[in-house]
Amino acid sequence: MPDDLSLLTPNLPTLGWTAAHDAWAARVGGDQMGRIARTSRGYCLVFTGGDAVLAASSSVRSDTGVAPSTGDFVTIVDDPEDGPSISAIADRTTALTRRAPGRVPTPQVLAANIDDVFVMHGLDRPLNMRRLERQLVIAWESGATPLVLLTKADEVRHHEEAEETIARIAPGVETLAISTVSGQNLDRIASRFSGSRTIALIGLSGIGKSTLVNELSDGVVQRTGEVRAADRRGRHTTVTRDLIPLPEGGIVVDTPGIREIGLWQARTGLAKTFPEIAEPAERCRFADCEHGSEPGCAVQAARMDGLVSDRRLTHWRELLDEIALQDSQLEEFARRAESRDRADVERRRDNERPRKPRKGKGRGKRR
Ligand SMILES: Nc1nc2c(ncn2[C@@H]2O[C@H](COP(=O)(O)OP(=O)(O)OP(=O)(O)O)[C@@H](O)[C@H]2O)c(=O)[nH]1
Ligand SMILES: [Mg+2]
Ligand SMILES: [Zn+2]
Repeated sequence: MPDDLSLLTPNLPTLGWTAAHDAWAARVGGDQMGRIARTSRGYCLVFTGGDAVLAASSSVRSDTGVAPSTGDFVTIVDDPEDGPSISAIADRTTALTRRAPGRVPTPQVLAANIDDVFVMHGLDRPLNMRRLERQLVIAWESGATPLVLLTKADEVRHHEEAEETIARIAPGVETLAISTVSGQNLDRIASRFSGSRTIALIGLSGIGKSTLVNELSDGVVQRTGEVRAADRRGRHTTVTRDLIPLPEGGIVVDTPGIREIGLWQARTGLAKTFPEIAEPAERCRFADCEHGSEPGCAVQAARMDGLVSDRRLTHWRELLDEIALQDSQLEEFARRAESRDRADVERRRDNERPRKPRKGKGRGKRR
């Protein structure tokens, strides 16, 4: 395997390009087509079947208004002066989306058209359930299927406890302990990849995402970095989101480690991550029940029956508040944009009307 993505030349069907994409590309037009392998600073590396193309991803030049992401199926136009740029993005089947860092609420798609999300945690550090729950919300919300991978199983003697904890908080989500050192369960991971099945890896820096990619691809494709001995923190080795076709079939998306991943409008993902709370919440007497001391609260009833833990209920509330706050921020921004537009129209109308002639001031100074 070449050590740089731009040297790979996977063919289009291997990348998941179908007859439906052909029909779409014929409809939208363009000089080339393909799947985005990497996005970085306004450019996308696109696998086209032949040589990979570096295309500008300016949303001004594309007619989509959507920022292209790793995993997108796209068309490219070649401009004789400006070079290639992304001209259209096919509708996504799934999208792993977070809230982009910053004050203004905007979504950022980490990976598009993925089938599974491997939510990865290192067994070399304590299991952080809040982080895991947050990642599961985002993974479920994407429309893909999450699976939890506990990495570095060779570093601990017992991982059953972590597995039991996850089974409790993530019912129905498959969990596997793996090790790239001992090879534990790598065959089971490899068997999930086939054809053009696309799987995204997410998790903290230093937990072994890129090491797993290298293991699956039979060679070094991704740079890896040692964790700091003192606190097990990773060094943020991977800095772009990379789509890597595997030699035995299947495609993996490696991502940079993210410490605190922000939710983006994730009510569906929240309900899927907290089914024991979301289901009774539908049955509360009042539609706007806050699940406190209201009469007829099915969530509190479930809690009394020992089906809902206080910790989970608190975290569910926090995540729900985060989503609700975002909703109101979005409304506020929309309102402000609307009044700005209205002011613009008024100013323009005003500018079109003639001004009365100026008099006095300055005229006498003319030479
Ligand atoms: N003991 C052990 N170490 C591992 C295993 N997998 C990865 N490592 C080590 O963990 C360190 C970090 O691995 P990376 O693959 O760079 O981690 P990453 O998740 O890609 O990190 P970022 O790119 O920074 O997000 C490296 O020193 C790896 O050798 C494993 O199964 N067992
Ligand atoms: Mg990495
Ligand atoms: Zn209630």
